[in-house]
Amino acid sequence: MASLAETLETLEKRALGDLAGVGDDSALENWRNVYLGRRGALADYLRSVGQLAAADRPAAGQAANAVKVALEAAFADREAQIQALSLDARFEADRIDVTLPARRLHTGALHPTTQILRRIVSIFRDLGFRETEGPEVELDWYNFEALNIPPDHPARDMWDTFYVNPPSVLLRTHTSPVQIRTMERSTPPVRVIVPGRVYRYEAQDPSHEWMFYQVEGLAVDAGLTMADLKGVLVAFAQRIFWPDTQCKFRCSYFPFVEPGMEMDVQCPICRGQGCRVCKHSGWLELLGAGMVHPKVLTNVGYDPEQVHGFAFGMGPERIAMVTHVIDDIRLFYGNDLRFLQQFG
Ligand code: 2U9
Repeated sequence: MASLAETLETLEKRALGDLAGVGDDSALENWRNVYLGRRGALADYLRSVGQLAAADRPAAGQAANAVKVALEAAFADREAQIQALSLDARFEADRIDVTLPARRLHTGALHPTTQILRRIVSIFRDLGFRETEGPEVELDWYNFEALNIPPDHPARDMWDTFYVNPPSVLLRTHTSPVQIRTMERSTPPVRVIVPGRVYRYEAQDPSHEWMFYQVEGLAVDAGLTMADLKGVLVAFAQRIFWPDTQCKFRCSYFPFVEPGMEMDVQCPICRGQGCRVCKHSGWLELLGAGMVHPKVLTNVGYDPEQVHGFAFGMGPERIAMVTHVIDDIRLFYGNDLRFLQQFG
């Protein structure tokens, strides 16, 4: 049978061997219970020392104490090592690469039409016009008849119409009915700028959409003349494009104005030199305009002998297409993010 000293030596070796294999806090706690606990191996050993002859007890007790101190020291070392290891592991898991480029935040942006609409409206606001809006589902009276476009008049061919409830309820084909409604409920002077969606029963192609926006303006006052119209429109062109933009006026026809005209501007891309956008003419058609037809003034209860008016209308998508060199109007409402994200 092995001597007590041999038993103690084996116990210490086993304990140290086991301790080397301990890898985490819970195994470490378990090891302490097995070897150093109240019911552990060393406590068992000490109990057996009590059965020795009295003369042998002190030496055996001292040897056991020395092993206890050695195991406690080994335990403390291992505990420190494990803590250091687990800290390293935690640092490793938390490691971040501060040199990686940041992830792009997706911030929204205004639609290109909204951006240009806001610029147009703000220029006219500075020129004394008040912004106003009206319904998109309209009555035939406001969209056509009050504007001097009677039923069956050939001029109706200019507006291919979506009917909601034919023949009297339709989707407005222009924003002009809003000006009729505005005049009906106010007395001159009137100065309004009207942005909004309009609808046309059109086959879509690069220059036609069934829904698009218009901005129309109207001024009515005693003594207004074509000179006022020209002054306002040239001021507008020189603010939205270049301060020295040249403008020219051509005769045109719209049933709600007399005389009617269109304004061309020097191409803002090539500044009149000729380019792809202006088809090498140096000029672009920008808007239609005219002096409000006396019949339209009569229709809203104004006296055409007392007051005169001027009006104009333009397509914001067309202006955006010119300034951003966009060649297909269908891109505006096709909801393709590759197009829209270019206007952030
Ligand atoms: C009232 C009286 C007169 C508004 C006008 C135009 C000429 C015009 C369009 C052309 C194509 C805009 O770009 S477009 O979609 N408009 O050319 N608009 S005069 O005249 C009015 C409006 C309301 C009561």
